[in-house]
Amino acid sequence: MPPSNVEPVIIRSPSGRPLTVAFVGCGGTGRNILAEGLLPDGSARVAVGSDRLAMASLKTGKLMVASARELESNAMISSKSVRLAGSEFEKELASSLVGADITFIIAGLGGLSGGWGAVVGARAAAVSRSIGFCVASVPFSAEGGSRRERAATQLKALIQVADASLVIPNDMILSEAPNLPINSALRVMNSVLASPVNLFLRSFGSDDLDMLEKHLALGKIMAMDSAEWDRDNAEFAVIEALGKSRWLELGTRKPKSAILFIEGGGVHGDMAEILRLFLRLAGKDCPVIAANAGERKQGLRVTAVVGF
Ligand SMILES: Nc1nc2c(ncn2[C@@H]2O[C@H](COP(=O)(O)OP(=O)(O)OP(=O)(O)O)[C@@H](O)[C@H]2O)c(=O)[nH]1
Ligand SMILES: [Mg+2]
Repeated sequence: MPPSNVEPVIIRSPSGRPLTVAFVGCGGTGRNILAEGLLPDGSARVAVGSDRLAMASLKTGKLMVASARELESNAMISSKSVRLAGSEFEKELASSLVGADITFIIAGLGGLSGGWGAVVGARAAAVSRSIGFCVASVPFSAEGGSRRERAATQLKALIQVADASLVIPNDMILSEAPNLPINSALRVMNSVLASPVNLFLRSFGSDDLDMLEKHLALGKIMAMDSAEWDRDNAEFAVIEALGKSRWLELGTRKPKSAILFIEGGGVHGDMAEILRLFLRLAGKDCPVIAANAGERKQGLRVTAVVGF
């Protein structure tokens, strides 16, 4: 176990070569995100699901079809042996991921092939020895209890095998735009789910991987929110907003780790000051990485990915 009082780190630019990434898009959500061009080009892409017809419309990448039942039973194999493939399917999936520094597994939890496929994707990432980072949504409250219960069961299995699982509730979108029709809300969610991928790629390089892997191990269930401000005292305003976020709940629960992706930090805000203010929220012994995720035309934007 890494020490709990890791010094805060500021990363002003990525070290080493650019990260090599792979994507595993699971179920309907993962498939749509692969299809929408929200992810960077030039990386390995695999769609996992049971809907062969819908998957056939994908223009790039590998398609791996299995029934939801097969995916579920593969997902439920004991996680003790996770460095060994649990099935031929998992072995083949892992072989597509070999060479990736980090594999992003993307799914909407609560359905069948997506949520179970994500667990299999995370297992395959472990077999391929790449960092398995899962980005998963939780169904809208309105979708009902049984879907949300299944999402919770899938998440439990996921955290056994993924290096980290970033969980984003669909309700987040409706709380910001309550009248948005459901299809538009899902489309907005697609870009929210893809956003951490781009933040990681802009912020970290190959020489940052060891540190990143240790950092992710501190808090394997992660939550995310962002705040932006384009007037005076931007550092203070964004951190105050993150402190009030109902998705991070920093007022009532103590984080185990955090990554702050800072956009516009060069011109509109000071990274060291943002870090200092965030530590007042998170507790001064919380290990935090503050990373420069690029410039913006206007204002400061900070995305906090917080581990619990
Ligand atoms: N962001 C996003 N979320 C979606 C989309 N479609 C469904 N969802 C959400 O994700 C959950 C899982 O649905 P899918 O991603 O379709 O997963 P699946 O395993 O194919 O599920 P079923 O179609 O229900 O069998 C749903 O309960 C919705 O909350 C989508 O296109 N984009
Ligand atoms: Mg579906």
